[in-house]
Amino acid sequence: MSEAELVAQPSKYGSLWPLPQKVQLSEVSFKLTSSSFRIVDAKDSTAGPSCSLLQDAYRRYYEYMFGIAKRQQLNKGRRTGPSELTELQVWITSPDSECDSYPSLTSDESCESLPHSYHLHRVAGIQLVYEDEYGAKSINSTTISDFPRFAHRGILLDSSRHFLPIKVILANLETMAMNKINVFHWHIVDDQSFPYLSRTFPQLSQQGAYHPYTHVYTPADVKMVIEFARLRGIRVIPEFDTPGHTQSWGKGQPDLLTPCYSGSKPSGTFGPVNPILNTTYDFMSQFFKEISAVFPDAYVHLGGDEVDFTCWKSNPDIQKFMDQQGFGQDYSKLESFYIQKLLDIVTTTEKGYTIWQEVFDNGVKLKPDTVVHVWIGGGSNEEMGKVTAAGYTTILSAPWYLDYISYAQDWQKYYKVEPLNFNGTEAQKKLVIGGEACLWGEYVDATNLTPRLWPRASAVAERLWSAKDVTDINDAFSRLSVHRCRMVE
Ligand code: CP6
Repeated sequence: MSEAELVAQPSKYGSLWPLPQKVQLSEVSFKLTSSSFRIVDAKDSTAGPSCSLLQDAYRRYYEYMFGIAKRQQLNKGRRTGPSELTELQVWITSPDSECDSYPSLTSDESCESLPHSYHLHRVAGIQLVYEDEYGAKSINSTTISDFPRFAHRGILLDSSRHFLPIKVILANLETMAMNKINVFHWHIVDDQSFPYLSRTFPQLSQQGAYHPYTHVYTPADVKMVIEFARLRGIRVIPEFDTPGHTQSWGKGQPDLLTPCYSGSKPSGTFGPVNPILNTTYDFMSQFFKEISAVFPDAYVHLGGDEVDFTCWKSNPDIQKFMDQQGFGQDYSKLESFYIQKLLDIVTTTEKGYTIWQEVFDNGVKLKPDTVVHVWIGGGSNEEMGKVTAAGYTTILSAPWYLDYISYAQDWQKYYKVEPLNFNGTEAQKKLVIGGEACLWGEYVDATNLTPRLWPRASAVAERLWSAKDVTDINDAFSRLSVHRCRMVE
């Protein structure tokens, strides 16, 4: 029980989470009152009142600080004390045009905060505010210089195994923002259900969702999620995991899946996407054309994991095709044949793509900017060495399966992971753009999602944001304890 014995000694960094790259705290404190305090655009800021992303953030942060109920008329006449802080000036230096754009892998997430002004850029500023026993708020003069260690810091939610209501997704985006998580990997459909309502193929969700109206994401829902995420600096990367994990697609698109055979007759069951029909590729072209327009991020996740060859092997038409192509009995060649055609299709939509590691393992020809998502192999990271040696960028999930539950403080296990702990050159390590915590949904729905994800995902968030040497588990425990309360609130 040694890990349960940790006692929260106050950290000198208060409750900052994830820990900024550089923090200088001072003893000088200022009072904050809801009637006087305002967040304003700095005089030389490139972003002004027309930047709704910023104005929306000001309102949100003000409400985090003082609560909605306490909002009052600005009290201009009231004299403020000498030690009262009345203004947070936000000085944006990037071009104003970025205000309306979507966050990307190359977005500048760095931020400086000077004494007398406080880091608003998402999180740390409000984390510095503290209350006395009467509820009066103060903040200490603090200098922060901050930037992320990794550009891709994600969470995978699975809305197929169990449908996740929009409000659950939005609530978790809010919590992601509190942890500077900047990618929502939306594992939106899978074998069990197809809740994405496609304009081009509405029958996919009509037949494949758990319920055709209540358990679907309409175009308006999807738009809302993307905009809610954008305002919080979060990218939305949808995953359409083919050719396996597609049972639910078969209900609305009859010829899409491979008919399995029992002896010489179709058994009535279906396997992976049928890779030998032209209609399959016509379907994929139309489908991904829609997806590329609906989801603004530069990347889509194309899955490609866990393809079971049993059904392909049973099907005489597939066997004939294998012979014609000279694939012999090597069904991974057929898988590669399919994936290569899919990648070519998605390339014409001008999107980049992420794929699960098997696609790389099977030797599929990939574009140089493909992101390979490593999910097998727990801590050893041997795969990271292989993928980066081949020159591909990569994201790590293998040690961060948050749907797995165990006893006591297992956040420490997630926290102690070092993503670059593999044999490789400096150039190889640069190819690791980050990682994702995965919350697969087989045993997770709206009722248990939040407690399973938080604060455990916060451990991953700090590992991916903060400096490599931020490894003091006692200090982390102290800060995380308070951070957890803040998230609960
Ligand atoms: N669903 C999909 C899953 C998993 C994967 N893909 C998975 C497999 C094994 C474990 C956890 C998750 N549930 N579509 C693999 C990426 Cl241990």
